[in-house]
Amino acid sequence: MGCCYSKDPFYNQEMRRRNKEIESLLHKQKIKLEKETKILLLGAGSTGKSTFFRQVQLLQNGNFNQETVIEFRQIISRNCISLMKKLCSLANNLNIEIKNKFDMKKLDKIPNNKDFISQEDSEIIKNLWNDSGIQKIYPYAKLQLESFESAVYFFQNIDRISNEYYSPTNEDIIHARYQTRSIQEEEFTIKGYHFRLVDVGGQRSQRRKWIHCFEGTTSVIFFVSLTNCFQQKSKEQKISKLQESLDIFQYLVSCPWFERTTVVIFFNKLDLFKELLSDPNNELNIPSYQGSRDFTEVTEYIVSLFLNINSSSDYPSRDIYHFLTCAIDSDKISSVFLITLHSLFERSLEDLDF
Ligand SMILES: Nc1nc2c(ncn2[C@@H]2O[C@H](COP(=O)(O)OP(=O)(O)OP(=O)(O)O)[C@@H](O)[C@H]2O)c(=O)[nH]1
Ligand SMILES: [Mg+2]
Repeated sequence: MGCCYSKDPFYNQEMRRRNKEIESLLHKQKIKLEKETKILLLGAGSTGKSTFFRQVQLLQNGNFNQETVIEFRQIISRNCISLMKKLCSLANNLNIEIKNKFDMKKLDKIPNNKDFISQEDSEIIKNLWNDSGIQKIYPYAKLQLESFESAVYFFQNIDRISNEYYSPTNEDIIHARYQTRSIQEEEFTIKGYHFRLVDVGGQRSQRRKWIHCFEGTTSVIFFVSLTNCFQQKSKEQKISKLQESLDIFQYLVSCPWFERTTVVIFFNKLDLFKELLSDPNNELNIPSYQGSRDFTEVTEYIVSLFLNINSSSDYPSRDIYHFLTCAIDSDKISSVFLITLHSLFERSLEDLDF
């Protein structure tokens, strides 16, 4: 203690007054932050925003509530049916023959909005999953079917899912695909940090709703799917998926609403990216990239594309962080999110001008 205080009583009094003032300011700012921290999840469709939102729900509560579990039983059943139908139609587009015509016809007759998978449905899906034609399209499906990983996961678990007493596990719910069409908002308190998380739909038709959530945003977590680095543009698309992400990012960082907003970029689907990169048949499709297939070189280049957009925007001095993430991995994504929260809150406190 002694070494901190001077022998001058006026100096000590002044120090104590200043300390009290700082503590009170910090306290006020903390309350303000806790009330107002709004984290907005943005990014193109199928980049992992809602998967992350569910992971945060899980991080706070340890489990999903009964209402969510019931809702996801229906979503997962529909996922199984629609994903197998998509695989069959992809085989058809690629002129790859599915041998099992019998089960294909039966699959066609199952309504897309069926709320449960019967034993009979399960047999149809299993038979098709093992069809040599469907197996041949795996490498294409990995690239072209946005939820291929979810399909693999669900088809491997189809016996459990088709049980009449099936109740989705946390892992099942994390793997489910449900395209967001409304704005989902929830308040959380994690490790003492209180914040509001807002999830929106990223498909083109959903993006015009975004502007309604911009006001009062303290931080944006922007999602990029690393798998987009391999996807070629289809006939109906004018630009590649990665370019689409870059364009959306460009719009956001130039948006006056976000002049003082901290931006965190999650380069997501790292697991799939690594798998695709390891197969030399998967061509990289990254604007102006001339480098090798070395993991670090490729990822650093992708990161630089986004950081450069921010640096040349009208607001280059905003705080910006980035992480390589895998939103289906609960442990890893929780650690990344805790680091993110720490950076967001502590940084805001540092901004206080004493
Ligand atoms: N393998 C893998 N799959 C992921 C990862 N993140 C998300 N997914 C899957 O990708 C699909 C799309 O994820 P969503 O979270 O629904 O994507 P979104 O950004 O909310 O999509 P929209 O609501 O359409 O904007 C789902 O099937 C997820 O299970 C990841 O890191 N790795
Ligand atoms: Mg979503």
